[in-house]
Amino acid sequence: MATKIILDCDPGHDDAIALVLAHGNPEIDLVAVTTVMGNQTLEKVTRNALSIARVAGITGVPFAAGCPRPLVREIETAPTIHGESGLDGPVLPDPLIELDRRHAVDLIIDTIMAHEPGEITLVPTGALTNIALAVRKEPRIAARVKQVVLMGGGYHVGNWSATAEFNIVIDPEAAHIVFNETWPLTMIGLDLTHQALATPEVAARIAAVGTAPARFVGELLEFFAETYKEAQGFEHPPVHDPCAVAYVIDPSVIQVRRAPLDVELTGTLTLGMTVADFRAPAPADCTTQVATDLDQEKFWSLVVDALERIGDPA
Ligand code: PIR
Ligand code: CA
Repeated sequence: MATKIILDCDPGHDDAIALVLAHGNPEIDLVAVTTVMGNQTLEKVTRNALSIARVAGITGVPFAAGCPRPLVREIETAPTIHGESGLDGPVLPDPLIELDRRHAVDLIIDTIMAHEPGEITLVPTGALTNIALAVRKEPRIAARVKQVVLMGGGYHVGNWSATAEFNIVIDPEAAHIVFNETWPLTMIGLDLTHQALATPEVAARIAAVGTAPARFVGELLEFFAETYKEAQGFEHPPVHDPCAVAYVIDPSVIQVRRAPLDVELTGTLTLGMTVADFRAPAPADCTTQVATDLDQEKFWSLVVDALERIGDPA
């Protein structure tokens, strides 16, 4: 049976590809999509999410907007990477579907509580603001979700500071709440996602699909490649967020290692750093793990396969 997921995202070029992968893969049942400020303002990333839904032909799935700013800190966006719209590059069609009337936090809670324990997997690919508020508002969700598989953090490098990754550092207090909950948590951090590089060979495989959604993804990757070269000196852009979805689809795509995790809240050089304790052996009660190695061939095949299955939506 397909795994039911809630995708909590801030589209965002790689969030868009995560949505495409979740929608196009038969092992995933996308039961809700929620948005959070991050790559751009809440208003922009929410519109982007609805626009992607049109391109990919996602219907019958509730989309809800969440938090417009972090719990404690001022909002910080990433226009140098994702552009002014948050999804610069392709033409973004006007949405066909309407937003759910609920706040994202309530849609997350309602969805988890309406399913059996262990049925819903949370896949956050942006700041953890909505997830933190949801578990504070309804603590019973902690024992009810199957697992949290998030893109964020890293144990080796940062991308928004020397030590911190963007999704964590823009709302470190929210991340602290989520990392210290009792639910099983997998951190798909930069150590892993920097292995998911969209090389020209990858772009060619996507172009060969030949559909409108594949062209859309191709244009996203083109823009992403430019800004990643300019702003971060990458030869090919790392496509972070779909890695989290890929792990849910097929855990053999990503190798993991169990380790206690926490989020730094008081460091001056290390604010928002995700600290993994690799001293062996991991304690028996440790419920967290980090992603270490990506099977790149399997990963990109999943993305291409999802686009092939989506085809050209009417
Ligand atoms: C990517 C992101 C933010 C900043 C940079 N430099 C690159 C977004 C992606 O959407 C991903 O979820 C995460 N945040 C990677 O840091
Ligand atoms: Ca993201």
